[in-house]
Amino acid sequence: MLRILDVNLNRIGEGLRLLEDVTRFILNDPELSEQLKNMRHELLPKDRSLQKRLLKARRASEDVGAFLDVDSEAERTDTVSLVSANSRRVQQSLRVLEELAKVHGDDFGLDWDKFKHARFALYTLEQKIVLELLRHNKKEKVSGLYVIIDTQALRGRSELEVARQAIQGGARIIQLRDKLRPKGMLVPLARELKKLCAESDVLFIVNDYIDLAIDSDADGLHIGQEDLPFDTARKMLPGDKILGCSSATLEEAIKAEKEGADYIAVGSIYPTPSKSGTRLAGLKILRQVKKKVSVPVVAIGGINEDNITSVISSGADAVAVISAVLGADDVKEASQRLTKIINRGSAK
Ligand code: TZP
Ligand code: MG
Repeated sequence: MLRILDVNLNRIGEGLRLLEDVTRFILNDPELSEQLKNMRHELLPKDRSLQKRLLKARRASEDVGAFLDVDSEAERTDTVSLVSANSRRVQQSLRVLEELAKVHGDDFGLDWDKFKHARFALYTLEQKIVLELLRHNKKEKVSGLYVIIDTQALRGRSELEVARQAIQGGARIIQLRDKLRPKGMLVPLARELKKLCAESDVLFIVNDYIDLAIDSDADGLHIGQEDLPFDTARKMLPGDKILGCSSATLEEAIKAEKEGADYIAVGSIYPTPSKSGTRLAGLKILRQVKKKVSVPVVAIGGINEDNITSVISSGADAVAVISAVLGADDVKEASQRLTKIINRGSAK
C-alpha cells in the first residue's frame, strides 16, 4: 500500500513539475504556472512522518514495471505530446489515489475528494496549456514573406492559384483580404485556402472577419484599429488561434500587445496605392516598435524589392505585401526574389 502511494505521489509531483516548467519557461504564463505550482504543493504530503514511511517503503530498483513504458515514451516528439502524456500520467495517478483514499484514506490522512477535485481541475488546465502551446507554435512561425491575397488586386487570376504560386515562391503566411464580396461567398474560398496552406505548413490568416476565421479553422485573424477591439477579439477567438493587429504608432503597438496581439503589423512603412487612408508609420516607428514589444513584428505598406532590405535591417520579422507580389505577372518568381532578400537580410 505504501509503495503504491509513494509511486503515485511521485508521478504527480514529477508530471506537475513538467507542466509547470512548460508554462513558465516556454509559454511565459505566470497564471498557469502559479496554478500548477499550487496544485503540486497542495497534493504532496506535508506530514513529515508519512514522508518518512513512504521513503522507507520505496523499492525503485525492484519495480517490475519500470521499463515497460519505453515505446510510448519514444513517441513524445514535441512539447504538445509531452504535455498530453504527462497530464494523463498525473490524472491517472490522481484517480488511483482517489480510489485508494476512499478505502484507506483515514490510515494515512488522505482525502479522496481533494484528489478528485485536482483531477478535474487538471482536465481543464491540460486543455488550456495545449491550446496555448499550439498558439505559441503558430506565433513562432510569423516570419519571412507574408502575402496578402487582396481580391481587388488579382487581375483576373484566382485566389487559390495566386496563393499556390506565392507559396511555391516561399511565402510563409497567406492572408485572405476581401473588401468587396458578401461574407457568405468567402466561406468556401477561406476553407480551400486553409487547406492549401496547411498542406505546405504555411500560416493562413483571415482579415477583418472573426467568424470567417473560426469557420475556416484559419490559423489566425488580422484586424486593424477600426475593427473589433483587440481584447474583445482575443476573448472571442479560440485559444489556439493567433491575433494580428495593425498599428501605426508605438503607443498603438504597445496597447495591442497588452490586449493580446500575437503579432503586430506596423504600417504603412512607405506610401501605398493598395489601401486608401493609411497613416504613414515609416522605418523609425518600425524600429521603435521592434525594440518595445516582444511579439513578432510584421512590416506592411509599399514594400517592394527595392526597399525591402532597409525594412529587414530595421528589425521586421516578416514582411507583408500586396502589390509587390500580386502586381507581378509571375507571382512565384516575385515571391522567390523577395524571399531571397529576406533570407539574406535575416541571416546577418
Ligand atoms: N495595411 C496597411 S498598408 C496596406 C495594408 C493592407 C497595403 C499593403 O499593400 P502594398 O501593395 O504591399 O503596399
Ligand atoms: Mg481591417
